[in-house]
Amino acid sequence: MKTLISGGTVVTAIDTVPADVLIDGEVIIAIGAPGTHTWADEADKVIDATGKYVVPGGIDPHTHMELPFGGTYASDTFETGTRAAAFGGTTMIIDFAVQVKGESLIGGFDTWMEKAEGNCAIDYGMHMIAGDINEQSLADMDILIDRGCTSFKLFMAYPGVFYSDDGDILRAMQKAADTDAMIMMHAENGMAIDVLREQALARGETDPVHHSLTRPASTESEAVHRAIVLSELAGAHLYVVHMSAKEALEEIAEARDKGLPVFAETCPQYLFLSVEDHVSADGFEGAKYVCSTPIRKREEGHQDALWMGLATNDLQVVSTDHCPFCMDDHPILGTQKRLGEGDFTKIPNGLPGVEDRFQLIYQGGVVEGRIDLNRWIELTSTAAAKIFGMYPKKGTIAVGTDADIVIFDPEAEWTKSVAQHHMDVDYSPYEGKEVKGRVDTVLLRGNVIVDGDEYLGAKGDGEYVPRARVSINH
Ligand code: DUC
Ligand code: ZN
Ligand code: ZN
Repeated sequence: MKTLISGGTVVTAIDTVPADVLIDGEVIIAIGAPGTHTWADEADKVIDATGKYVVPGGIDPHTHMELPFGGTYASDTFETGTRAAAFGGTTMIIDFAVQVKGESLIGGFDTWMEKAEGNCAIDYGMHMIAGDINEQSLADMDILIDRGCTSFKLFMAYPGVFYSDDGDILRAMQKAADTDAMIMMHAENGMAIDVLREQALARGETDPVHHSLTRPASTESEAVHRAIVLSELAGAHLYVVHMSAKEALEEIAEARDKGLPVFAETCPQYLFLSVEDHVSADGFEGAKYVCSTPIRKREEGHQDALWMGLATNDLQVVSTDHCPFCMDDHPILGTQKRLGEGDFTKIPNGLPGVEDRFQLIYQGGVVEGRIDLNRWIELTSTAAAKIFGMYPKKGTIAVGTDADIVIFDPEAEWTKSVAQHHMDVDYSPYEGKEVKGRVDTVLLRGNVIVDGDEYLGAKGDGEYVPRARVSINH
């Protein structure tokens, strides 16, 4: 089956060129100047992309479908979450398998692979959350690397749950250095945060805003600094997830300027939401915006610093940390965010975003003049493919690569709302936001899975993508 996408402007991390794209089966077989070929004669299907951008499918390297958290589960399953991702122009996610204390790394990986297999609308990879570092876990890392899971996430936060101490972190980093794996870090000083939370509750400060206020920027920047020092000691690659504080970003910039193989991401919630406008909303509304790292104060300048970091490559990736919980009862999962009414420490942490990310970065970045078209694609697709070992199969439009393609209408104007999204969550953090630019058509390995408002794919279209060891230093 041959498909021709004609008349559009192909945008990659490097080029912006008017070009036609010919797909045979699952891969791109030719890219040519419009009017210089007769591909329409041989194509089974022609998609007219006149006036549109033809871009690589988005890659979101940080999602938590069905994650057990705080006595409930993230409300999107692999099925609902990946279908929503497709509507938002994302054709691959990397989710996180979880090893809980007392269980094996391999067991956790197998459990998550079973949850995902046959259920995903788009392609997927797995990182591994190592929640119990011991001799066996370190040995099991070799087995997972052979299965294409080449990145391991550690937590400096959540004592008693996912938390690793500095000794365990160093051991895991040494193993990663020996095996060319990537260490991903949730960098917050969880021990200090626990003290601040306890003290806030003792003062009767129970509202959602105190979630943000008890995780000050210094608890993030101190942890980022420590993670960098430990990774340098071990000689490991480090990728810091969901950066939200400008002081933490300064630590990343300094490390990169020294030439260390340190990478970092931020997420749309840190670029668009604030304590002033969202977390401190009346009543319990602020619970919608409770996540960790926290949403911070706009007046402190974090948002501007993060956008600047994205423009200057101090930050390389925009992911989502998609981890939705309903505000009210979910039909199957019951009460979610409201578990924390009267005690902010019991609010499940996380926000939806997997469907929003690709367009939001176009909006805040390209439409609002902070980055150019090519950087938009680099931040939302290409850089993740390179950092996490799946480039050029994923992350670009080139001959021989997977035909994961989004046709994007740069002129469409619309308003974001829970009524319009496909994620299984009963609110949108971006409710009422007016935006420009919309995903029109989505192809996954040559198959049209989204056409306007219509879903044409099927559960199980998505395949597991084994990933290579880390081979990028900057
Ligand atoms: N942060 C969140 O907000 N949710 C899930 C896990 C995490 O680290
Ligand atoms: Zn995290
Ligand atoms: Zn996360």
